[in-house]
Amino acid sequence: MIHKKYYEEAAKQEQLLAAKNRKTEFYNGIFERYEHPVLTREHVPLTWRYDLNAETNPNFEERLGINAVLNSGAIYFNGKYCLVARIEGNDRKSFFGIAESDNGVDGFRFTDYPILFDDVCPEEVNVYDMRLTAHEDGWIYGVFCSESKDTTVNDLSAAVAAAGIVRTKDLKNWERLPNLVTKRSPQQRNVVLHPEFVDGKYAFYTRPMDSFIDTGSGGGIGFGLAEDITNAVIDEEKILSRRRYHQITEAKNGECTVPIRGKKGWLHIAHGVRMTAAGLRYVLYAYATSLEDPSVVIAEPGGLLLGPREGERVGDVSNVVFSNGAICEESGRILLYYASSDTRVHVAETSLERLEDYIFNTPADPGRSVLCVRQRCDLISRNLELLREK
Ligand code: M1P
Repeated sequence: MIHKKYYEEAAKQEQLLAAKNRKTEFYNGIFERYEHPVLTREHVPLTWRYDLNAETNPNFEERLGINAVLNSGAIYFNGKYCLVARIEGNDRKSFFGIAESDNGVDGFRFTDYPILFDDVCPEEVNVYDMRLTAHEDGWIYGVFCSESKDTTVNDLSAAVAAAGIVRTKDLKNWERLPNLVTKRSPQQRNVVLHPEFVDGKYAFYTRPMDSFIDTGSGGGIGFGLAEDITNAVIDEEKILSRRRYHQITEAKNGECTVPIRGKKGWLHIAHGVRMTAAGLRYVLYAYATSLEDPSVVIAEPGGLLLGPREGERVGDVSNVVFSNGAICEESGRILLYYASSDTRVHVAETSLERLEDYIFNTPADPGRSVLCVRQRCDLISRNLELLREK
Protein backbone atom coordinates (compact mmCIF):
# COMPACT_ATOMS: atom_id res chain seq x y z
CA MET A 1 0.00 0.00 0.00
CA ILE A 2 1.24 3.48 -0.83
CA HIS A 3 1.91 5.64 2.23
CA LYS A 4 -0.69 8.42 2.57
CA LYS A 5 2.05 10.98 3.18
CA TYR A 6 3.17 10.39 -0.41
CA TYR A 7 0.03 12.08 -1.73
CA GLU A 8 0.63 15.17 0.45
CA GLU A 9 4.25 15.47 -0.66
CA ALA A 10 3.34 14.80 -4.31
CA ALA A 11 0.73 17.59 -4.20
CA LYS A 12 3.34 20.00 -2.78
CA GLN A 13 5.76 19.04 -5.53
CA GLU A 14 3.11 19.52 -8.23
CA GLN A 15 2.55 23.04 -6.89
CA LEU A 16 6.27 23.76 -7.16
CA LEU A 17 6.46 22.39 -10.71
CA ALA A 18 3.40 24.41 -11.77
CA ALA A 19 4.78 27.72 -10.40
CA LYS A 20 5.31 30.32 -13.12
CA ASN A 21 8.68 32.02 -13.35
CA ARG A 22 8.89 35.75 -14.03
CA LYS A 23 11.72 38.12 -14.83
CA THR A 24 12.88 40.14 -11.85
CA GLU A 25 13.36 43.93 -11.73
CA PHE A 26 17.13 43.45 -12.06
CA TYR A 27 18.44 45.57 -14.96
CA ASN A 28 21.80 45.94 -16.65
CA GLY A 29 20.71 45.84 -20.30
CA ILE A 30 22.76 42.69 -20.84
CA PHE A 31 20.54 39.97 -19.41
CA GLU A 32 17.50 39.42 -17.23
CA ARG A 33 17.38 37.27 -14.15
CA TYR A 34 14.37 35.12 -13.29
CA GLU A 35 12.71 35.07 -9.90
CA HIS A 36 12.78 31.36 -9.06
CA PRO A 37 15.39 28.65 -9.53
CA VAL A 38 14.42 26.28 -12.35
CA LEU A 39 15.75 23.20 -10.56
CA THR A 40 16.24 22.44 -6.87
CA ARG A 41 16.45 19.27 -4.80
CA GLU A 42 12.69 19.61 -4.33
CA HIS A 43 12.22 19.02 -8.09
CA VAL A 44 13.68 15.52 -7.87
CA PRO A 45 10.89 12.92 -8.14
CA LEU A 46 9.70 11.44 -4.86
CA THR A 47 10.15 7.99 -6.43
CA TRP A 48 13.92 8.66 -6.52
CA ARG A 49 14.05 9.48 -2.81
CA TYR A 50 11.38 7.62 -0.88
CA ASP A 51 10.22 4.06 -0.58
CA LEU A 52 6.51 4.70 -1.13
CA ASN A 53 5.44 1.44 0.47
CA ALA A 54 3.73 2.07 3.83
CA GLU A 55 4.75 -1.37 5.12
CA THR A 56 8.47 -1.03 4.47
CA ASN A 57 8.56 2.73 5.17
CA PRO A 58 5.93 3.39 7.88
CA ASN A 59 7.42 6.80 8.79
CA PHE A 60 7.72 7.82 5.14
CA GLU A 61 11.39 8.68 5.58
CA GLU A 62 13.62 9.71 2.71
CA ARG A 63 15.71 6.61 2.04
CA LEU A 64 18.00 7.99 -0.65
CA GLY A 65 18.04 11.75 -0.03
CA ILE A 66 19.20 14.37 -2.51
CA ASN A 67 21.47 17.15 -1.31
CA ALA A 68 21.59 19.49 -4.31
CA VAL A 69 20.82 19.92 -7.99
CA LEU A 70 23.36 22.04 -9.78
CA ASN A 71 25.58 22.50 -12.83
CA SER A 72 23.39 21.43 -15.76
CA GLY A 73 24.19 20.90 -19.41
CA ALA A 74 21.46 22.26 -21.69
CA ILE A 75 20.06 21.45 -25.12
CA TYR A 76 16.89 22.06 -27.10
CA PHE A 77 15.78 18.65 -28.31
CA ASN A 78 12.52 17.34 -29.83
CA GLY A 79 10.62 20.52 -28.93
CA LYS A 80 11.75 20.49 -25.28
CA TYR A 81 14.28 22.47 -23.29
CA CYS A 82 16.38 19.72 -21.71
CA LEU A 83 18.75 20.06 -18.79
CA VAL A 84 21.16 17.27 -17.90
CA ALA A 85 21.51 18.18 -14.25
CA ARG A 86 24.19 17.24 -11.79
CA ILE A 87 22.27 15.67 -8.93
CA GLU A 88 24.19 15.17 -5.73
CA GLY A 89 22.92 12.51 -3.36
CA ASN A 90 23.18 12.82 0.41
CA ASP A 91 26.10 10.41 0.04
CA ARG A 92 28.08 13.10 -1.87
CA LYS A 93 28.10 11.12 -5.10
CA SER A 94 26.78 12.97 -8.13
CA PHE A 95 24.92 11.53 -11.11
CA PHE A 96 22.97 12.88 -14.06
CA GLY A 97 19.23 13.27 -14.62
CA ILE A 98 17.31 14.87 -17.46
CA ALA A 99 14.69 17.51 -16.70
CA GLU A 100 12.48 18.82 -19.51
CA SER A 101 10.41 21.96 -19.89
CA ASP A 102 8.16 23.34 -22.64
CA ASN A 103 9.34 26.94 -22.30
CA GLY A 104 12.83 26.78 -20.73
CA VAL A 105 12.07 28.99 -17.74
CA ASP A 106 9.70 26.93 -15.59
CA GLY A 107 7.94 23.57 -15.35
CA PHE A 108 11.13 21.50 -15.51
CA ARG A 109 10.23 17.89 -14.77
CA PHE A 110 12.67 15.00 -14.46
CA THR A 111 12.14 11.95 -16.66
CA ASP A 112 11.42 8.63 -14.92
CA TYR A 113 15.01 7.51 -14.24
CA PRO A 114 18.43 9.11 -13.83
CA ILE A 115 21.01 8.31 -16.53
CA LEU A 116 22.82 5.03 -15.95
CA PHE A 117 26.03 4.62 -17.96
CA ASP A 118 27.77 1.33 -18.63
CA ASP A 119 30.20 0.68 -15.80
CA VAL A 120 33.31 0.69 -17.96
CA CYS A 121 35.56 2.71 -15.68
CA PRO A 122 35.94 0.78 -12.38
CA GLU A 123 38.27 3.34 -10.76
CA GLU A 124 35.77 6.18 -11.29
CA VAL A 125 34.16 7.31 -8.00
CA ASN A 126 32.23 10.40 -9.02
CA VAL A 127 30.87 12.06 -12.16
CA TYR A 128 29.59 15.61 -12.61
CA ASP A 129 29.14 18.75 -14.72
CA MET A 130 28.14 17.52 -18.16
CA ARG A 131 28.31 19.88 -21.14
CA LEU A 132 26.13 18.81 -24.08
CA THR A 133 27.36 19.45 -27.61
CA ALA A 134 25.18 18.85 -30.67
CA HIS A 135 28.09 18.13 -32.99
CA GLU A 136 28.04 18.51 -36.76
CA ASP A 137 28.92 14.79 -36.98
CA GLY A 138 25.28 14.07 -35.97
CA TRP A 139 25.87 12.91 -32.38
CA ILE A 140 25.06 14.70 -29.14
CA TYR A 141 28.13 14.43 -26.91
CA GLY A 142 28.23 14.77 -23.16
CA VAL A 143 31.62 15.70 -21.74
CA PHE A 144 31.84 15.56 -17.95
CA CYS A 145 34.27 15.28 -15.07
CA SER A 146 35.24 11.71 -14.21
CA GLU A 147 36.84 11.66 -10.77
CA SER A 148 38.92 8.86 -9.29
CA LYS A 149 40.97 8.46 -6.13
CA ASP A 150 44.65 9.24 -6.56
CA THR A 151 46.31 6.09 -5.28
CA THR A 152 49.86 7.26 -6.05
CA VAL A 153 50.09 9.47 -2.92
CA ASN A 154 49.44 8.87 0.76
CA ASP A 155 46.60 11.39 1.04
CA LEU A 156 43.00 10.30 1.60
CA SER A 157 41.60 13.34 -0.24
CA ALA A 158 43.86 13.19 -3.26
CA ALA A 159 41.88 12.72 -6.47
CA VAL A 160 42.35 12.72 -10.21
CA ALA A 161 40.00 14.57 -12.56
CA ALA A 162 39.65 13.52 -16.18
CA ALA A 163 37.18 14.30 -18.96
CA GLY A 164 34.64 11.53 -19.50
CA ILE A 165 32.84 11.35 -22.85
CA VAL A 166 29.45 9.86 -23.73
CA ARG A 167 27.32 10.22 -26.82
CA THR A 168 23.69 9.76 -27.74
CA LYS A 169 21.21 10.39 -30.53
CA ASP A 170 18.06 10.45 -28.41
CA LEU A 171 19.07 11.49 -24.85
CA LYS A 172 17.96 7.98 -23.80
CA ASN A 173 20.65 5.56 -24.98
CA TRP A 174 24.14 6.66 -24.08
CA GLU A 175 27.39 5.18 -25.35
CA ARG A 176 30.40 5.65 -23.13
CA LEU A 177 33.66 6.42 -24.94
CA PRO A 178 37.15 6.31 -23.44
CA ASN A 179 38.10 9.34 -21.34
CA LEU A 180 39.95 12.14 -23.09
CA VAL A 181 43.74 11.86 -22.90
CA THR A 182 45.72 15.11 -22.76
CA LYS A 183 49.37 14.22 -23.14
CA ARG A 184 50.79 17.36 -21.48
CA SER A 185 48.28 17.88 -18.64
CA PRO A 186 48.03 15.53 -15.67
CA GLN A 187 44.40 16.46 -14.85
CA GLN A 188 41.41 17.98 -16.63
CA ARG A 189 38.11 19.49 -15.53
CA ASN A 190 35.63 21.76 -17.35
CA VAL A 191 36.32 20.28 -20.76
CA VAL A 192 33.89 21.33 -23.52
CA LEU A 193 33.58 19.94 -27.04
CA HIS A 194 33.32 22.53 -29.85
CA PRO A 195 30.23 21.91 -32.05
CA GLU A 196 32.07 21.97 -35.39
CA PHE A 197 35.13 20.24 -36.79
CA VAL A 198 38.27 22.37 -36.81
CA ASP A 199 40.76 21.34 -39.49
CA GLY A 200 38.71 18.14 -39.81
CA LYS A 201 39.30 17.29 -36.12
CA TYR A 202 37.32 17.31 -32.89
CA ALA A 203 38.15 20.52 -30.99
CA PHE A 204 38.09 20.63 -27.20
CA TYR A 205 38.29 23.50 -24.74
CA THR A 206 40.34 22.11 -21.88
CA ARG A 207 41.49 23.27 -18.45
CA PRO A 208 44.94 21.89 -17.75
CA MET A 209 45.57 21.29 -14.04
CA ASP A 210 48.57 20.04 -12.09
CA SER A 211 46.39 18.69 -9.28
CA PHE A 212 42.75 18.11 -8.40
CA ILE A 213 41.96 21.54 -6.92
CA ASP A 214 44.82 23.81 -8.01
CA THR A 215 45.48 24.49 -11.65
CA GLY A 216 49.13 25.14 -10.74
CA SER A 217 51.08 25.73 -13.94
CA GLY A 218 47.85 25.46 -15.99
CA GLY A 219 47.66 28.95 -17.50
CA GLY A 220 43.92 29.06 -18.19
CA ILE A 221 41.43 27.67 -20.69
CA GLY A 222 43.18 25.56 -23.29
CA PHE A 223 42.32 24.45 -26.81
CA GLY A 224 43.32 21.16 -28.41
CA LEU A 225 42.45 18.92 -31.33
CA ALA A 226 41.76 15.19 -31.39
CA GLU A 227 41.62 13.11 -34.56
CA ASP A 228 39.28 10.43 -33.26
CA ILE A 229 36.45 10.95 -30.79
CA THR A 230 36.22 7.23 -30.02
CA ASN A 231 39.78 7.38 -28.71
CA ALA A 232 40.32 11.08 -28.12
CA VAL A 233 43.91 12.14 -27.57
CA ILE A 234 45.18 15.72 -27.49
CA ASP A 235 48.92 16.14 -28.02
CA GLU A 236 49.18 19.91 -27.62
CA GLU A 237 47.02 22.42 -25.76
CA LYS A 238 47.19 26.10 -26.57
CA ILE A 239 46.05 28.48 -23.81
CA LEU A 240 43.42 30.86 -25.13
CA SER A 241 41.72 32.55 -22.13
CA ARG A 242 44.48 33.23 -19.63
CA ARG A 243 44.39 33.54 -15.87
CA ARG A 244 45.64 36.97 -14.86
CA TYR A 245 46.91 38.59 -11.69
CA HIS A 246 44.29 40.71 -9.93
CA GLN A 247 41.59 39.89 -12.41
CA ILE A 248 38.52 37.69 -11.89
CA THR A 249 40.44 34.66 -13.20
CA GLU A 250 43.46 34.89 -10.91
CA ALA A 251 43.00 31.57 -9.08
CA LYS A 252 41.53 29.60 -12.00
CA ASN A 253 39.07 29.69 -14.86
CA GLY A 254 37.24 27.21 -17.06
CA GLU A 255 35.00 27.03 -20.12
CA CYS A 256 31.33 26.82 -19.11
CA THR A 257 28.91 26.58 -22.02
CA VAL A 258 29.37 25.26 -25.55
CA PRO A 259 30.39 28.30 -27.62
CA ILE A 260 27.58 29.97 -29.54
CA ARG A 261 28.13 30.98 -33.17
CA GLY A 262 27.54 34.77 -33.36
CA LYS A 263 27.84 37.17 -36.30
CA LYS A 264 31.32 38.38 -35.39
CA GLY A 265 32.75 35.40 -33.57
CA TRP A 266 32.22 32.37 -31.36
CA LEU A 267 30.71 33.61 -28.10
CA HIS A 268 32.08 31.91 -24.99
CA ILE A 269 30.84 31.93 -21.41
CA ALA A 270 33.38 30.82 -18.85
CA HIS A 271 33.92 30.99 -15.11
CA GLY A 272 36.61 32.90 -13.31
CA VAL A 273 37.74 32.20 -9.76
CA ARG A 274 39.56 34.40 -7.29
CA MET A 275 40.60 33.90 -3.69
CA THR A 276 39.03 36.03 -0.95
CA ALA A 277 39.20 35.99 2.86
CA ALA A 278 35.90 34.05 2.70
CA GLY A 279 37.27 31.46 0.28
CA LEU A 280 37.05 31.12 -3.49
CA ARG A 281 34.59 33.33 -5.38
CA TYR A 282 33.25 32.04 -8.72
CA VAL A 283 31.75 34.38 -11.33
CA LEU A 284 30.86 34.06 -15.02
CA TYR A 285 32.63 36.01 -17.75
CA ALA A 286 32.51 36.06 -21.55
CA TYR A 287 34.91 36.30 -24.46
CA ALA A 288 34.87 35.71 -28.22
CA THR A 289 37.06 33.75 -30.61
CA SER A 290 37.41 33.97 -34.36
CA LEU A 291 34.84 32.24 -36.57
CA GLU A 292 37.68 31.14 -38.86
CA ASP A 293 39.85 29.85 -36.02
CA PRO A 294 38.11 29.30 -32.65
CA SER A 295 41.49 29.07 -30.92
CA VAL A 296 42.13 32.79 -31.49
CA VAL A 297 40.63 35.24 -28.97
CA ILE A 298 39.24 38.37 -30.64
CA ALA A 299 37.36 40.07 -27.77
CA GLU A 300 37.85 39.97 -24.01
CA PRO A 301 35.50 42.27 -22.10
CA GLY A 302 36.85 43.17 -18.66
CA GLY A 303 35.32 41.85 -15.46
CA LEU A 304 32.41 39.62 -14.72
CA LEU A 305 29.27 39.02 -16.76
CA LEU A 306 27.23 37.48 -13.94
CA GLY A 307 28.10 37.14 -10.26
CA PRO A 308 26.21 35.69 -7.29
CA ARG A 309 23.54 38.03 -5.89
CA GLU A 310 21.36 38.01 -2.78
CA GLY A 311 20.21 34.44 -1.94
CA GLU A 312 22.45 33.04 -4.69
CA ARG A 313 25.45 33.79 -2.50
CA VAL A 314 24.56 31.14 0.05
CA GLY A 315 24.59 27.37 -0.29
CA ASP A 316 26.75 24.30 -0.02
CA VAL A 317 29.72 26.11 -1.52
CA SER A 318 28.84 29.77 -1.00
CA ASN A 319 29.72 32.71 -3.28
CA VAL A 320 29.66 30.62 -6.44
CA VAL A 321 27.90 30.90 -9.77
CA PHE A 322 28.74 28.22 -12.29
CA SER A 323 27.30 27.30 -15.67
CA ASN A 324 27.42 24.25 -17.90
CA GLY A 325 24.87 25.14 -20.52
CA ALA A 326 22.96 27.70 -22.53
CA ILE A 327 20.33 27.33 -25.22
CA CYS A 328 20.33 29.70 -28.18
CA GLU A 329 16.99 29.65 -29.98
CA GLU A 330 16.59 30.30 -33.71
CA SER A 331 15.04 33.66 -32.78
CA GLY A 332 18.35 34.61 -31.13
CA ARG A 333 16.96 34.39 -27.58
CA ILE A 334 19.53 32.86 -25.24
CA LEU A 335 18.68 31.07 -22.00
CA LEU A 336 21.71 30.76 -19.77
CA TYR A 337 21.43 28.15 -17.03
CA TYR A 338 23.62 28.72 -14.01
CA ALA A 339 23.84 27.19 -10.58
CA SER A 340 24.31 29.24 -7.44
CA SER A 341 26.51 28.16 -4.57
CA ASP A 342 26.53 24.55 -5.81
CA THR A 343 22.93 24.17 -4.61
CA ARG A 344 20.26 25.02 -7.24
CA VAL A 345 19.90 26.01 -10.91
CA HIS A 346 18.68 29.38 -12.22
CA VAL A 347 18.06 30.83 -15.65
CA ALA A 348 19.05 34.21 -17.07
CA GLU A 349 17.89 35.50 -20.45
CA THR A 350 19.69 37.49 -23.09
CA SER A 351 19.92 37.47 -26.89
CA LEU A 352 22.61 36.83 -29.44
CA GLU A 353 22.60 40.51 -30.35
CA ARG A 354 22.89 41.72 -26.74
CA LEU A 355 25.54 39.18 -25.79
CA GLU A 356 27.59 40.08 -28.84
CA ASP A 357 27.19 43.79 -28.05
CA TYR A 358 28.40 43.08 -24.49
CA ILE A 359 31.40 41.05 -25.61
CA PHE A 360 32.57 43.39 -28.35
CA ASN A 361 31.76 46.75 -26.73
CA THR A 362 32.62 46.27 -23.05
CA PRO A 363 36.14 47.63 -22.57
CA ALA A 364 38.89 45.18 -21.67
CA ASP A 365 40.31 45.15 -18.14
CA PRO A 366 43.18 47.67 -18.32
CA GLY A 367 44.92 45.85 -15.46
CA ARG A 368 45.60 48.69 -12.95
CA SER A 369 43.38 50.90 -10.80
CA VAL A 370 44.71 54.14 -12.25
CA LEU A 371 43.94 52.95 -15.77
CA CYS A 372 40.48 51.77 -14.67
CA VAL A 373 39.74 55.25 -13.26
CA ARG A 374 40.87 56.85 -16.55
CA GLN A 375 38.63 54.43 -18.44
CA ARG A 376 35.67 55.39 -16.23
CA CYS A 377 36.45 59.14 -16.39
CA ASP A 378 36.42 58.96 -20.20
CA LEU A 379 32.95 57.42 -20.05
CA ILE A 380 31.74 60.02 -17.55
CA SER A 381 33.07 62.98 -19.56
CA ARG A 382 31.42 61.73 -22.77
CA ASN A 383 28.15 61.33 -20.87
CA LEU A 384 28.33 64.75 -19.19
CA GLU A 385 29.04 66.35 -22.56
CA LEU A 386 25.97 64.64 -23.99
CA LEU A 387 23.83 65.72 -21.06
CA ARG A 388 25.04 69.35 -21.41
CA GLU A 389 24.17 69.38 -25.11
CA LYS A 390 20.61 68.23 -24.43
O1 M1P B 1 32.54 24.52 -6.14
C1 M1P B 1 32.60 25.35 -7.27
C2 M1P B 1 32.92 24.54 -8.52
O2 M1P B 1 34.18 23.92 -8.34
C3 M1P B 1 34.70 23.18 -9.44
O3 M1P B 1 35.06 24.05 -10.49
P1 M1P B 1 36.64 24.31 -10.80
O4 M1P B 1 37.16 23.04 -11.31
O5 M1P B 1 36.71 25.42 -11.80
O6 M1P B 1 37.20 24.71 -9.49
C4 M1P B 1 33.72 22.17 -9.99
O7 M1P B 1 33.78 21.04 -9.18
C5 M1P B 1 32.28 22.66 -10.03
O8 M1P B 1 31.43 21.55 -10.12
C6 M1P B 1 31.89 23.46 -8.81
O9 M1P B 1 30.64 24.09 -9.05
